[in-house]
Amino acid sequence: MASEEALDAVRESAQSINDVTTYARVGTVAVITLDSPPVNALGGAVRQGLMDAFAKAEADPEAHAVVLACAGRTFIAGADIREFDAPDPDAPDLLDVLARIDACPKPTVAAIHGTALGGGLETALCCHYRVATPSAKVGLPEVALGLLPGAGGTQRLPRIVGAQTALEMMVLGKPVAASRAHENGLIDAIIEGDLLKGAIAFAENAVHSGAPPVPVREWSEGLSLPHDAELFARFRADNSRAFKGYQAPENIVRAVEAAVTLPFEAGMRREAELFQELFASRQSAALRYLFFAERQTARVPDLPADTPRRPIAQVGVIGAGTMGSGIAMNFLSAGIPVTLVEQEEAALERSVATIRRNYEISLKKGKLTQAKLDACMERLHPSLDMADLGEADLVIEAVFEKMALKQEIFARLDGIARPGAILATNTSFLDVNAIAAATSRPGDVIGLHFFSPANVMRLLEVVRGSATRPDVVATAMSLARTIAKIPVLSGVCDGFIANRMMTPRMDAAQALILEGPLPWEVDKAMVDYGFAMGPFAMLDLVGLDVIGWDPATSTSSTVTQVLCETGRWGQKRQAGFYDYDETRRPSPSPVTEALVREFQSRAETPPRRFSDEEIVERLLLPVVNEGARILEEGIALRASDIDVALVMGYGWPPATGGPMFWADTVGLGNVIGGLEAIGEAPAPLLRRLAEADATLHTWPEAA
Ligand code: 3H9
Repeated sequence: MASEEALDAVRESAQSINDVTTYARVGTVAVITLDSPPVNALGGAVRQGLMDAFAKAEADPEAHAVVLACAGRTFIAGADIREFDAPDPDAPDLLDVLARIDACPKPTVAAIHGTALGGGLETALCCHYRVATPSAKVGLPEVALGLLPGAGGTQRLPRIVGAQTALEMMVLGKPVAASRAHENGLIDAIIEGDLLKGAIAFAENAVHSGAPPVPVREWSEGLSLPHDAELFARFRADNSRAFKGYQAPENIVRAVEAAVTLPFEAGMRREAELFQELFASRQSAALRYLFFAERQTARVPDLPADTPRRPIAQVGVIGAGTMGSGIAMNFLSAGIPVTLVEQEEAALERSVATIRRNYEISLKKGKLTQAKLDACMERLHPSLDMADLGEADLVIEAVFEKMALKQEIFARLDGIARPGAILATNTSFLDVNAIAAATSRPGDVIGLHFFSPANVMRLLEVVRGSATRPDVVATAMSLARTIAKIPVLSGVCDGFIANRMMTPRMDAAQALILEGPLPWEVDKAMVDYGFAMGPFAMLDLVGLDVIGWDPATSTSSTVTQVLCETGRWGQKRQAGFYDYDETRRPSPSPVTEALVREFQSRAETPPRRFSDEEIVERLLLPVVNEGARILEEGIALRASDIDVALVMGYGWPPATGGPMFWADTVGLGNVIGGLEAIGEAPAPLLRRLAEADATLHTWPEAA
């Protein structure tokens, strides 16, 4: 058993293998430690370090076993995704490194803390044993990057846990807790207390037991678990949602089929083919792009990292409607007390009941414990008096979208909130500067635009007014992370980034049906592109009467106006663009079709057929054009922020990377040509970038 002193010796006397790898020996156990912040990803230096350190351990006559551990916050979190598009030509290939570890004749133990993910878990699977802290998680999440575990994971994991569990872990991509992994044999021991000490003791025991260690590649336990010929077909059918529109899940299933039916080496070859196919796909490129894009949004060039943050220990929310209730839940769940203010007692009670009901649903689904539910509800302080907001560090207003009402509330709040409190509006399109002007402290006012349902959607648009102070912006960006949101910084304009971007898509859809396609043909093309719902089904869901229709001024001059005038307001009337049955299942409406055909017959050009690609392009081009204007006006910091906003806020299909990613992949010259062909003037930024042979993603560095 390693003593504390011996462990200290490991930490102090370790020899350096390279910048990120050390080698030490504690008695008869070699300890290889990786230290490559932030997450010990398997970049070139780590791969080289592993190769050399395992060679050293093998050659060390005093070392009878090897422990692989990591410094910092986590075990290896995977292959280095940054290197995918620029591999280090001087470092050994990951598969060669893992083959070396796999072939080590001495017992090897991976000591896991934090998260062993992707290539990280695949490295651990090349060790004979895996031990972990109770809080560790392990998983193969490559599917989220449009990939499969390509370093032997698809072949080794099923050999331990069986095909069914391996499929679940890889296709759904969710990391599992150490306790669960211990139950299914993936983790050999949970180490309470010092992980390294426990791992060394485990390695010593393995040596003393005298049993020769068996590499996972030779295991048959998992493969002998009952699985029938139907397993794979059943898995595909049961998880059809995970498969829809994505290539990686199908390739993962095929790789596991190979694990079950082929010898190990042949299975590895099959895995490599299936991995390469995905790696070369546009889908994986898009998902990898989004991985970094999501992490990029919090970086604001003119806010130095040391910009002070204001402490947020108490939050106030004004308005207990659906939005206000959802907003409050974010803070309650993050452990921050909320005072929720509403004028009407009945509305306040309804909101408290809704919040409790939402938590109870999570409880039933096993996502929340009763204790956590009780703690969340205890943090909620309903109130009928705005004066109760005097102690709040942040107050978020979430009332109706009426400027006069918001200004009145902010003027009152100005007299109530303590000095230094952040005053936020959840407006989705009103002028944040005009709202700020109603107070004596516009520097403390900011927009925090949540998306509905506010407790679920991950986007938070942080709207910076012209007077908003830097520390207020920095606090809001950090706070987003506390409440598990992705912040996207927006300047002030009508609709900010996400809503403003979606308007041209809707307008383009309505214009397109005058040229030939019927609403359901447009919807089908967009659903096939990856959207959960097409624009016309979406309009029916929202209600045609609430998107700017006014019976007093309606002149039967658009299809939507006529539908509204004839009472076809959408799902709620069981009639809109579509007809709906009692279960709200849509079917194409002959009434709408006749109406659309009539409008088409009045158009200058005769209607024609459009391919799905043409329909998609017609709806995307104006969106990209708007995005370019948003960049040019300085509303968004970067093109990738726009993509993140649409993917997170509007369900834009992640596998497409978002409209700006799409534009760069088809080429800005083609985008300009497409816009001109439909009579839309391309934004000057598009021309400038195209002339410089640059892309939207190089803005603002380029052009
Ligand atoms: C793979 O392994 C393929 C193999 O099967 C086969 C190959 C042949 N690479 O998320 P965070 C950076 S595919 C490079 O904010 P957290 C990240 O960009 C990989 N960089 O922290 C960020 O940088 P910055 C399979 C990475 O605590 C910083 O680390 N693995 C990688 O919220 C902190 O990240 C995965 O898919 C990486 N692999 O979460 C795991 N991972 O500070 C992906 C992170 O400059 N990673 N970075 O913005 C994660 O899920 C989370 O990062 C993790 C930490 C849970 C680890």
